[in-house]
Amino acid sequence: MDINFRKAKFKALAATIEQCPDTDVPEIVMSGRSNVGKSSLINALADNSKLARVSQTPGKTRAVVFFDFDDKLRIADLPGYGYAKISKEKKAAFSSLADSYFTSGRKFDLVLHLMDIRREPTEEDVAMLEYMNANNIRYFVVFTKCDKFSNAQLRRRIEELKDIYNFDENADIFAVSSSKKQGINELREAIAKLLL
Ligand SMILES: Nc1nc2c(ncn2[C@@H]2O[C@H](COP(=O)(O)OP(=O)(O)OP(=O)(O)O)[C@@H](O)[C@H]2O)c(=O)[nH]1
Ligand SMILES: [Mg+2]
Repeated sequence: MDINFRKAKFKALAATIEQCPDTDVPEIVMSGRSNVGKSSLINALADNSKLARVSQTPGKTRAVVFFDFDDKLRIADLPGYGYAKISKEKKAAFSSLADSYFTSGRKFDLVLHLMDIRREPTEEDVAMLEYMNANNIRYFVVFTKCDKFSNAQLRRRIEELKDIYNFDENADIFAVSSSKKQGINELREAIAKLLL
C-alpha cells in the first residue's frame, strides 16, 4: 500500500476503551515502557515534531491518542507502562487502559513493540512479548534511541538482545533513532508492505 506518512493528523483521544474511534482503517498500536520513545517515533514517521506530545517527564501519554496517516492507516499511541514515580493508583489506571485495549476485542493489524536499545528488558516487556507470541499477534520489535550507539555496538547489542528476549522467530526487528531519523524509512516501508 502506498502511504504518504507526512499526511498525518490527530484523530481522537480516548480516556476509556469506549471512547476509541471505530476501526475503519488498518490500525497499528505502539507498545512499550514509558519514556521509550513511542510518541517521538510517531512524530518521526510523520516527519512532524509537533504531532504527538513528547516530554522530558515520563508518563506524559495518559490516554490512547489516535493519529491518522494519509487516511489509510491509524496509529494508536498507548500509555507507557512501568513508570515508577507515578502513584500506584495512576499506574493501575494507565496499565488497565492499555490492557483493555488488547483484551477488548478491538481489531488491530500490528503492534510496534518499542524497547530502548541501551536498557535491559523489564518484566512488562517480557510479559508483553509472551502475550503476543501466545496470541499470535503480529508485531515488530523496534529498538529505540539507537543514535546512542555506533554501528558496531548496535550490531553486537542486537545479537545480545536476541538471546535475552524470546522473539517470535518471524518477528521483524528494527533499529531506529527518532532524533537522527535513522531506520525510519525502513520502518515506513515495512508497515506499508504489511498492509498491502
Ligand atoms: N537520543 C534519543 N532520544 C529520544 C529518541 N526518541 C525519544 N527520545 C527522548 O526520550 C524521551 C521520551 O520520549 P517520548 O516519545 O515522549 O516517549 P514515550 O514512550 O511516548 O513516553 P510516554 O508517553 O511517557 O509513554 C524524550 O525526552 C525524547 O526526546 C531517540 O531516538 N534518540
Ligand atoms: Mg508518549
